[in-house]
Order: sequence, then structure tokens, then C-alpha cells
Amino acid sequence: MAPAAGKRVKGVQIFRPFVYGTTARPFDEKTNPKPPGIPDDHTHSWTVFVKGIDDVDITYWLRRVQFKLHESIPNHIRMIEGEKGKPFELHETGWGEFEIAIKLYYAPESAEKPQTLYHHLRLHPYGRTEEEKEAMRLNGGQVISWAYEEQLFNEPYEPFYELLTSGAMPPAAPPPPKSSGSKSSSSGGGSKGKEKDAGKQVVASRTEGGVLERSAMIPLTNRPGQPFSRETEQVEIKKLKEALVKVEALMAKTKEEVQAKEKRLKELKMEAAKG
Ligand code: SLL
Repeated sequence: MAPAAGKRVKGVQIFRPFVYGTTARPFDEKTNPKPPGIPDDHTHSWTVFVKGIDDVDITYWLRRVQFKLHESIPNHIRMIEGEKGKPFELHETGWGEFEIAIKLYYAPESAEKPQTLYHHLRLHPYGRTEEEKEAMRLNGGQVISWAYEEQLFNEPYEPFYELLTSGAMPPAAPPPPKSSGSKSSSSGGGSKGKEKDAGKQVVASRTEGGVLERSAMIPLTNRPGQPFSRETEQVEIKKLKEALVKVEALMAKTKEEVQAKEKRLKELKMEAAKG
């Protein structure tokens, strides 16, 4: 690949969140009938995708995606060209699970080599408990296996840096100062006069916890079909903290046990020396 024009922007790292994975659905007369011409042994329809978080466009940095499917599938290497605002995705049918190689091709301005990630196509829910299995099923018995990822661009070339950052909206303006007499309603819709512009800017910058185009934001809260948010992050952090407490308790217990055994060993050695 020809080297990108321009210098690198030193000391800068830009990351862009994205989501990739598979969604599968068993064939079912009522909810997901098998289209004509699909082989008898196919049990599921499924989709593999790469897309922006909250469905924002990512084609300004990701130009095409190659999906390498199982060799039993006709024409198993598929290239999907980016279409602005649309996910990179393909739809298939089949009977078995396998690993999909997902090769990301970046905007030429980046001078980045393509990179491959691997994702296991899930047709059947898995988990240690029925509850965990059920959590994998969405409406209509869909089995989802989705992953959140961040693409890091380290010291991007200047033209690519421009591409990555131009078009993103400015950060939210600080909330308008409250005048002493006004009782503001919680809906926040009542800005007047001078405050109006500032109020508008806040709304335009980020609405309902959604994310801006060409930004590194992730949503504040979950919405149907959008499980990756600050809310999820907090839940995960809480789980990790709880797990850490458990591990520390186990370590303390193990330490106590070792100490007791060492003490007993010492006693036995002394007894042996006496006798
Ligand atoms: C398995 N090792 O045994 C895996 C292989 C292959 C899946 C899974 C074929 C689809 C088609 C298909 O579903 N292959 O014929 O188009 O589970």
C-alpha cells in the first residue's frame, strides 16, 4: 500500500466504537418460514454484521469488510462494500456453527493494513443455566452473539485525522445558567430568550443518550437492540467488583489454611525431633 500523505499526528490516539456479531433464528412455519429453494437440512437463518454503535455510520473509517464463512457454504468468501449509514452485513442459512473470519479494510487515508477478527456463529443458545441460555434469546427466539469493540488509531496521518474528526458535532454546551426566579421544569423544554441558543445546542449535541456521528461516544442507556451503553458498562464494572471481593475472600481463606498447615507441620517436626 502506498504510504499516506502527510505527517502523523504525534501523541494522539483516536478510537471508534463498533459492534460485530451474529443473529440467528430457527426456521419456523409461523415466525420464520423457510424460503423456497433452501436445502432441507438447513435449520436456521442467520446474519453476520459489523456496524457502528447505535447504528451510526462507520464507513468514513471502515471501507469494506470481508466475511470468510465455512467452506461448506457456496462462495464462502464474501466482500461487503461500505454504504454510508448502513451496517456491513450478510444473510445466510445453514445447519451448523463455525468461526467466521471478519477482515476489516480501512479508509486508504489511514494507511492501515487490513485486520482480522474472529467470531463464532451461534445458532443455539448456551449457558450454564436455563436462565443464561434464555438471556441469549431475543424476541422470536433469535440467538444473538454480539461483541462491543473499539478500533484504535494510533498517531493517525494528518489527512486521516481530519477524516476521523471532521463532521463530529461539538461537545455539549454547559447548561444555561438558572435565573434565580425561574422554577425550571424537569422536562427542560422551557428555555427562552438568550438561553435558547445554548439550550438548542445541548439538544442538538446529544439526545436521549444517543451518540453523535463521527464520535467516540457510546449511549448512556440501553434501548431495544442496543445493549452496549454506559449502563451496561456500569453493570459489568459492578460484576467485576463483586467477583474481586469473592476472589480476595478466597485468597484470604487459602492463606489461613496454608498458615494452619505450616503450623501443624512445625509441630510435627518438633515432636519427631523430641521422640
Ligand atoms: C459443525 N464444524 O460441524 C461445524 C461445521 C458447517 C455449517 C458447520 C452449510 C450451509 C450450506 C452449513 O451450515 N455449514 O450448505 O450452505 O457444526
